[in-house]
Amino acid sequence: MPARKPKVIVTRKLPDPVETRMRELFDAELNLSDEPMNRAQLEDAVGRADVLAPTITDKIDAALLEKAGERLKLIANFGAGVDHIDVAAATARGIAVTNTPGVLTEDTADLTMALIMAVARRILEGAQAVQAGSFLGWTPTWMMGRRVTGKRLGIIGMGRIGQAVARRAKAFGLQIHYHNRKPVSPRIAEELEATYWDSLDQMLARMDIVTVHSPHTPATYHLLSARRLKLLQPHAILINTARGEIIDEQALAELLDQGKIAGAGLDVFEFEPTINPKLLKQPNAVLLPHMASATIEGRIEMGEKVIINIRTWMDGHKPPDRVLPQML
Ligand code: 8YV
Repeated sequence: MPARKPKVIVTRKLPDPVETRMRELFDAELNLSDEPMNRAQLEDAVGRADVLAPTITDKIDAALLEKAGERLKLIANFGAGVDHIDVAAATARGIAVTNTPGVLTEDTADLTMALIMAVARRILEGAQAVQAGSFLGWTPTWMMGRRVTGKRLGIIGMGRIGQAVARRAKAFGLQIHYHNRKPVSPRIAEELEATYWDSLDQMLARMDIVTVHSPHTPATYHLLSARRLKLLQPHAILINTARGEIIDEQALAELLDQGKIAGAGLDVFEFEPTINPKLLKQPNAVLLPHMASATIEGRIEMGEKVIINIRTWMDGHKPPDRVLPQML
């Protein structure tokens, strides 16, 4: 380990145990106010730091990296997705990029199931009706949703999170279908009794529930385009806990508005934190503030991963969660 502690600039407020440990180990500059850094502050940070520890709310593009000082050798992202970082530009400048995969898988899968249940069973509408005082007693036909058991779930992206959703969904009695760049191993396919669809179009047209779990890359931008969204059946519901940019949000809002699909559960948005006003008006859209990984345990484990990545790099080893351009 170098004698000098590395200057680690953390762009947002992280859980207390993570910040405390960072102060012990590094010359860590924390952001106690939690105000997102503006461009000038980010430029200053990349100019001075050995390590930048950003989050999704920081745009680390090639122009910002032009301002990086000689010292900047690692961008240790707090989060799994790295679509806000120009990984190719960083790599070309000799700056390693790491992320925090694995530790948010189960929490994200839990919230995905919560959204499926919330939309299919109208949980938010029911809770709001009770709060508004409009529950006047049980009726045989009020608040009827759709049964989940026995339906078909189409999973787009069958990585760690997609598989964790599939395991839960199977226990709920859903039939598992998926679209992925390649099929999962025969062992996993058998365990999940999963059906692979090479053609996303074919799968979309046949599912009752569709859930998105791919990373956002140039190849997945608007993967659910206006054309593809129209393939969904009128009773279908669409869930997204991955990235807003994967769905054409305007086209989705219009489909919901016209009653052409039954509902949507969204934790992420194309122009986050701005949300399409049409979406906000849909009673059958359950909209959450990008909170799929927001558990105390998960956020501390994410911070621990950031620390491990920094320490390993300081010790001269390859950080365990290094992201390379060819992996995206
Ligand atoms: C994180 C996420 O909380 O990890 C991700 O990719 O989307 C979130 O759950 C966020 O990215 C923190 O930077």
